[in-house]
Amino acid sequence: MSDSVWISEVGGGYGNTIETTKHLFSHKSRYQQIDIYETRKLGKLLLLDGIIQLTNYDEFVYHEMLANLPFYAFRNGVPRRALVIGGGDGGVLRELGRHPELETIDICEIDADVIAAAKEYLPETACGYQDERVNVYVEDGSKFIHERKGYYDIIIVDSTDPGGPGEPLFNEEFYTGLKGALREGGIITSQGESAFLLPDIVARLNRITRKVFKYNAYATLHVPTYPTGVIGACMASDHCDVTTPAREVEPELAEKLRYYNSELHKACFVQPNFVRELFK
Ligand code: SPD
Repeated sequence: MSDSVWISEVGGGYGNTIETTKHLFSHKSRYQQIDIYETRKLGKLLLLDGIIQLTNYDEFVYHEMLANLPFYAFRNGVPRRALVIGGGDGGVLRELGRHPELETIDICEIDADVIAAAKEYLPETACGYQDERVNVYVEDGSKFIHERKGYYDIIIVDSTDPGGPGEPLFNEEFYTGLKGALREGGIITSQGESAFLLPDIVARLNRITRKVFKYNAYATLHVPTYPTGVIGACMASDHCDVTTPAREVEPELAEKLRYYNSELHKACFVQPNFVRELFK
């Protein structure tokens, strides 16, 4: 007899279902419902308010790309100061931590309970917190950025979907604040949703970043764990086109990365016609 339970993220007339074998953690925090499962094939699964955030199976795609697209697109020397907004599981921190050039890696996560749960149940991503350059701020990212004017080289917004605590991270005011928190040459990258699943949000993010910044671009990443199997990374800068890397990946690091490479950095911004239409 099977002891498996199929867990679904459903929405927009569509769903993604993953076979789980054990419910490891369930907790209602001040902000959201946090669930962690052991799955049959994909390692551990993290959901926030029923929305799939990651599985061990393919989280490397999302985390490597969110960290490395801005890191290698940066042209004003090398990035020294990075900020992650959201991303309490630690996966983006882990990838940023691979870069010795970074002097400061700040994270601003609104929900301390996500950080605690990740540290207990998701050591594969939460290992990112072990880096001594990491400073943790349990605050609202949309307010935090106003305290750090002209400070960061790269800012990565690893948000949940709009609707929950991530809602303030999807409006023009927030992106104007992000721009203010960048120093010369700065680049932002944010979780950009799927153009198949949430075309209106993708179009909105593109509209906002095009209005607020001089350069903007949308990358597609392949993450089978997410409904529709893809998710976007929305990038913007006032200083440079972000679609080509300024530097090659260092050979030692290139051996460790499983998704990001310089060719993919250029290719992931090429969009099919229906996405180009969304951006008109
Ligand atoms: N629609 C799902 C978006 C999830 C993005 N956040 C992922 C968190 C991984 N660090």
